[in-house]
Amino acid sequence: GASQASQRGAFILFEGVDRCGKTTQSRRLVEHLQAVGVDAELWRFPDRTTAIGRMIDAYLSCKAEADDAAMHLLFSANRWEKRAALLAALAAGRTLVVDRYAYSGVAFTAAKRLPGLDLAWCQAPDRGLPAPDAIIYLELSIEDAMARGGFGGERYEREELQREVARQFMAMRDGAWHVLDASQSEGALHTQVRNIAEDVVDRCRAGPRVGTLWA
Ligand code: Z5A
Repeated sequence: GASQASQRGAFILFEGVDRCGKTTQSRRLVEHLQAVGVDAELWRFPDRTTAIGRMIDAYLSCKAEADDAAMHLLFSANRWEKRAALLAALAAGRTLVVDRYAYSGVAFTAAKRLPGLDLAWCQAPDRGLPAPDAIIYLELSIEDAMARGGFGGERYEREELQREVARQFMAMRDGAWHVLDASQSEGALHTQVRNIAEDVVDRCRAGPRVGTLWA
């Protein structure tokens, strides 16, 4: 009926530096939401399964070299190609828990500090994408992140770059972000995440319009 149609899902985004626990927390949150009867699904960006995603995967795993600006646009295109499905899922009442999105896109490219690729340039291609209803930023020092096991072999897993990525995230943060201390135990963090998520799922049931970046 009409009331069903207005019950849209929530778009809950996790962001943070490498190793901050996004994957762990986003999985646990989806399991929790499903257990309490919320239709919820885990998404992650980059989505390495599409044609564009396979190019991104080759780049991240250092199997291919590419121009930094061109790569930035591919990461953004990888979000645009999922836009219709994302909006359709929300409209159908499905809550999406998303591991990285446009904020990572901006932070990682801006962290390279290349001439011309400043913050405004980095933000431009993602302008107009669906905006998350809640941003959960898992804050972890690079020291703590590194203590969780050495970096792997992917392109951006370097200490200096990760430090600059953290600075770029900080520059984008505003009062609406939920900044959580990611050095806490997994369980304590999950409790905080769950409270934030349940609030936003409730709020979205009333059917507010999905926002757009960069609001
Ligand atoms: N990228 C980009 O450049 N442009 C873009 O537009 C987008 C992304 C979207 C994708 O990496 C790369 O692409 C990424 C950004 C760039 N590059 N980097 N770096 P990815 O998403 O495939 O990988 P990741 O996000 O870096 O994931 P990760 O390394 O798996 O980190 P995580 O998901 O945040 O953490 P985790 O796997 O949940 O936990 C890491 C470890 O810590 C693990 O051993 C856990 O057991 C442990 N852990 C988790 N929580 C805790 C707590 N609370 N205490 C102690 N230990 C914990």
